[in-house]
Amino acid sequence: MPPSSLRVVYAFAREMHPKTTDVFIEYGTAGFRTKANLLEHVVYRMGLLAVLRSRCKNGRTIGLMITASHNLEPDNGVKLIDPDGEMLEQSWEEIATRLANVSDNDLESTTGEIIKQVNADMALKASVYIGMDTRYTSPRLAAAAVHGVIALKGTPKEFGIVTTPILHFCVKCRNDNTYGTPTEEGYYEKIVGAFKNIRQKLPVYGAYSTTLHVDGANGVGGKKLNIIRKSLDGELDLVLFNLGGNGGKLNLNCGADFVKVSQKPPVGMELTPLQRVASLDGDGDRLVYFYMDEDCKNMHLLDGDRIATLLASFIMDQLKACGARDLRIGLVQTAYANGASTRYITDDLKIPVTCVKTGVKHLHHAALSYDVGVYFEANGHGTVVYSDTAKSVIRKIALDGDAEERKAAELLLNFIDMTNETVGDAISDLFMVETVLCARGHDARHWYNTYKDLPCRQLKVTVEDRNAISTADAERQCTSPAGLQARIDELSSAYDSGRAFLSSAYDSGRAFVRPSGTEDVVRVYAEADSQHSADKLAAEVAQAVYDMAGGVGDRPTVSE
Ligand code: NG1
Ligand code: ZN
Repeated sequence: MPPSSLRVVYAFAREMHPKTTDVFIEYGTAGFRTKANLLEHVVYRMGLLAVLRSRCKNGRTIGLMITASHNLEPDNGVKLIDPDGEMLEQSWEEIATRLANVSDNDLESTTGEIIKQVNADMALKASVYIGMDTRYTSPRLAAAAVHGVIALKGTPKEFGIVTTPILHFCVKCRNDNTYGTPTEEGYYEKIVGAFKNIRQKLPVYGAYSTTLHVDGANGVGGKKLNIIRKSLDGELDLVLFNLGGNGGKLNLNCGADFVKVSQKPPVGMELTPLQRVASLDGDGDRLVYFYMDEDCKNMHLLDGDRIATLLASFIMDQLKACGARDLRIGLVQTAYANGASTRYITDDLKIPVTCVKTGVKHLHHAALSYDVGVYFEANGHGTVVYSDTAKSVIRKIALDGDAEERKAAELLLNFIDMTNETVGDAISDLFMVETVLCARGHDARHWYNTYKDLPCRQLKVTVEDRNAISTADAERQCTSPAGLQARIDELSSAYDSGRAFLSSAYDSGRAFVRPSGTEDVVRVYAEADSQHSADKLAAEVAQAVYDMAGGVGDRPTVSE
């Protein structure tokens, strides 16, 4: 494409998607995310960038998802998906930020400069898959993305309303047809098909019940489960709540993030004592479970750490049963993982744990270094990835092993098919959890009782510039502003950790702070031996952040 044809890039921008704000926006942990009315020009430009990315990847398909995940309805966002279904390569985040912030007048020349910088061959075809969540602002943004793709002569394909993981799956399938069929139906066939295959062979026994209540966060995940529900042939009885009707607002007092952070059950649900409940987030990539105790007063949360330990222990058992002892299984967490889960994984399950920075791309990357890598953020975002070696070893056992080994290997092969290996996926994760609980004859209480979580608390503090906070050691140490880490250490040492069983290094409470990549806040996390202490330590650390890192607005309080 000769440079003169880039003029259309400017013409489309000026006439249809002008930049109407000077507020600087950054490609963060999950792409761009802000108030929906500030995003149209950004999404148009991401349509342009997706075309360049596709050309740099030899015409392979790139994904573009419109969503603000667990944020409330007025927000929206956009993120790009790389050809293997993974998050956009980090080096392109800066390019995305540059393109999103340039003025309309400079857009044509900047686009030309980026084409040179990334060495995109403009003669190549380009393909972009576009999906969106259920927000009322999403269709308009999706149209802007389509215009961006067309402006650079790429081919857009719209998937309409899909969960984020469905789009990741389709992108992967389009570029690797051994993975599956790149359609929503192809996703159901593979993931739900594998679940049904396993469950038809598993007897329902013990304390496991096939009834599962689901909180759909009034978003897309619940709607997709409502489609799936009808094809489950009684293997799982889904009772769905918060599907977006009856005035229910997206993520408002419901959904995985609300349940995890507030440690309260969602509104809009019938709460039944001891009933297992799965709570999804707004775009269907996070999952947590919970149940209420006998008198429906206290909630017991089963978060991403619990899902990770459940899946890892089950997969490890199956690997042993099929004799694949040489395959290395490992678990990846972030600093938000409950200290008790890390202890359980390391000491009881004897599975190695890696701790990385927040953000799925970091977890995903670290998980790929194992033959079987289980990764989860405590908030319920995670999946399992299998190396090619692992898959071929298991396939071989399914053919050549003895009867018991073959049985375990076949179960594992279905388990792998049920997994959306591209990214954390609430629907795929839900089917995996249900499979493990059913195979073990367990109810939510058995699961909860495998270990005891340490009480914890998360808080947010608003500061003038959240990037004044920098961190090291997988975000567990704060390197600036000067003196803040020393203060956090001093505050933490006044509490007991409830983890004296680890070593004296873990005798105190634990707290850390980091700037959020998705909200304009500093996040504070604290853990101690009682809820009261965790709440108090979090509040004290939040206060230190407020005082030492330029707090603005209301002073931090314990209630979120
Ligand atoms: P930030 O806002 O950077 O903390 C949050 C989550 C991440 C990740 C992203 C993307 C927490 C503490 N943070 O990021 O883990 O899921 O959103 O959605 O849960
Ligand atoms: Zn999400």
